[in-house]
Amino acid sequence: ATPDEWRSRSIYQVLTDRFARGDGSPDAPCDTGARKYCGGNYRGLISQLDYIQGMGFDSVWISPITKQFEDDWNGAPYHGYWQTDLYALNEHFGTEEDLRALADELHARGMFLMVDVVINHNGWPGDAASIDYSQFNPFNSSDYYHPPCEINYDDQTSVEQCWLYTGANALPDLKTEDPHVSQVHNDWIADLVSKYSIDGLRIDTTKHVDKPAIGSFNDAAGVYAVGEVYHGDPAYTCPYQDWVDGVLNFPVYYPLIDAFKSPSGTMWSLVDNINKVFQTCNDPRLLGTFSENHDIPRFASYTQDLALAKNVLAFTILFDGIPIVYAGQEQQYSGDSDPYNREALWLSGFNTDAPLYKHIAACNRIRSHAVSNDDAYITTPTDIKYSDDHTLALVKGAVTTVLTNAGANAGETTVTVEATGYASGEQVTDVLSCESIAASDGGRLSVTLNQGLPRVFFPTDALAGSGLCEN
Ligand code: ABC
Ligand code: CA
Repeated sequence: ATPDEWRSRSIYQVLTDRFARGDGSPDAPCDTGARKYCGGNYRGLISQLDYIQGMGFDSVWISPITKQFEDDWNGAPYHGYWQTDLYALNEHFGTEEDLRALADELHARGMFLMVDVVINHNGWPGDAASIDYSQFNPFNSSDYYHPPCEINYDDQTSVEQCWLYTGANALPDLKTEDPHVSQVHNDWIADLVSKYSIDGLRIDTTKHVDKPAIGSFNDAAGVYAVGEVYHGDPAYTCPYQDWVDGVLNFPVYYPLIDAFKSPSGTMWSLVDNINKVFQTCNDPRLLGTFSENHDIPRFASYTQDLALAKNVLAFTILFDGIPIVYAGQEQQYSGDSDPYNREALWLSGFNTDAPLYKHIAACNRIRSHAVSNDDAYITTPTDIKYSDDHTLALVKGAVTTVLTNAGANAGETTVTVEATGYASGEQVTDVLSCESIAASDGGRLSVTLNQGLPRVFFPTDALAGSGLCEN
């Protein structure tokens, strides 16, 4: 699918090994600290697509699918980032038929498949000195790799050419700038996309690959790709959009978490980085907006406050860009850093009554409804209409989102949001509480916040067909 076809999508990120088991065994233990396979696979994922769709997601990002080494003395490649063979599948996740069946089942539901891919390195169960390059397919000689060195993050050449890890489980770094290596990758991805009907890609370690190789890889793939440029500075991250359709929005991620992880946070650096991203990125609406992933501490590891969690999710889904929610966020999983943030979803019992499950569903639903009501919605930039230390009001098309970091213990306060675009006297409904208010002169909205909950307004008369607050 093209970048334009992805704009209105909403992505659910799973680690294939940790989402659902094909045998449905609901009690199978999964010790995150052990860093081993826990048994999730494509068949399991297929069996739980109702759970994903029930939250309003129409796209699923899965782990890298390629074959990995089997030795697991220092942790197994259950995450899929330690590949050894581009042309074979990781059989722990299923067969070719299983993966095709997943793509077919997603497509039958109108959903997209996004696959994580790694072109920066291979994986090896030992240190750099112990690597037997003949074991890799197709890059089976040290000639295809940079010599091992530790990355100096202040030097971009070093970021691209040194190795992410040289110690136990070394990640031998490919010479992606070599035209032959790049051509092999490009042929591989064109074939893979067509063989498994892949709709989009997440390109791992994008900042560690030379930019021209990323650019030609994205072109060869012929589908939307989002690059993992793991860096919080828009001046570093945005220029990658000259080479790849989208990037993960790390510049907004960091201040978003700082703003909402406690009532003592403030909105200022969030507002600042939003403005910088808008000024610097070629197409901010193609970035991936997220508040959790498998590399960073889960939001609930900072605070168990449900109101704060709801604010962060409302921002993630209703801000510009393509929202990405990491499996387990809806169950308020609280693992902190890797590997503890990779809890098995089946241990939640796939609980569709969980408060954040329902909250995510409402946010995704109003976003889809706004898209179907207004062709321009998805490309309309978010307008920050109000901000103070603890409050942020965002207007995007007909949706007004008012967020607060006051937390669940907070009492009632009122904020005035000017020029929302609503007509004077127009009734709008907060789709999270189903309470309605009227806009006054100039589209002024007087918004009452209580118990730290976010509010998401939409014109009452236009809610028909949304499945929200209609009775
Ligand atoms: C395993 C263990 C870890 C252990 C490690 C040695 O081995 O689980 O506990 O520390 C895969 C697995 C991991 C595994 C690694 C290494 O491989 O999933 O479990 O760790 O074997 C991607 C994937 C990630 C994957 C890989 C490797 C890459 O999402 O899951 O890991 O294929 C860097 C890379 C980034 C990579 C990430 C893990 O490491 O750039 O591509 N993610 C700074 C650096 C970043 C760096 C980040 C984390 O630290 O700039 O480049 O990411 O180490 C902001 C700044 C940022 C800064 C952050 C911390 O602060 O703006 O630049 O990021 O303010
Ligand atoms: Ca590299």
